[in-house]
Amino acid sequence: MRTSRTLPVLGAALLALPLLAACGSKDSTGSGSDKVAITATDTACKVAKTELKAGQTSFAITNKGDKVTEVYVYGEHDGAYTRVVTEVENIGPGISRDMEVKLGGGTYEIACKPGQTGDGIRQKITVEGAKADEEAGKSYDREVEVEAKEYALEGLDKFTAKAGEKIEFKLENKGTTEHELEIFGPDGKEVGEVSPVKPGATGEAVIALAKPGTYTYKCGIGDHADKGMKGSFTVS
Ligand SMILES: [Cu+2]
Repeated sequence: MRTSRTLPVLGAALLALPLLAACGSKDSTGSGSDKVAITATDTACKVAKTELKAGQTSFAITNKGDKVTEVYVYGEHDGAYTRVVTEVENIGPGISRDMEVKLGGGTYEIACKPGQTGDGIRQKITVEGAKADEEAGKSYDREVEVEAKEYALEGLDKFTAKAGEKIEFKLENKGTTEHELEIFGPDGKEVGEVSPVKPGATGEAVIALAKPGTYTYKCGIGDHADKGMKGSFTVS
């Protein structure tokens, strides 16, 4: 009785071995369906794996901090990690979100931004493989933060850009009434806008600054521009 029971068990164990081996090798490739965990807290941005293979990559973000956070993947632009490859915003405390992105070969920085402001806490990652054509994806050269309040738009006084840059304008409304940000090219025509943002909220728009010259901006709501919510910047 004993020997006849042992044999089928052994057979099942042998059959299971190749399956286990297949799972193991898939986990070690660093690509495919495996998710790379990002643990964000108010003081840290822990990325489970910092060496990845080029291609479609999934990050599983968990916010273990007390503040609302956002996570960015930055590529290099003129020697600095300012080019936004992708981002996930408004991740509340205790919340998990996935971030999907196609990464080409190169180095990147992942930033967690507790409180959704500033440069964030950064972790460099290296991606091995062919460089990607990122034009097709959601990509822009860099972002600039603008603060709106009654009655000023702050953050663009020292801003300049090069013709052809794609900039994400991020408007944080720190006032007590709605504000917006309209941007006009050198010919006076509107090139884009961040639509009205409620007090305490943030809005954004990616705007291409195609031509060189002097651009002007304003809040187009009521008489806000006349009260001071306007200005200009140079694109060279
Ligand atoms: Cu306004």
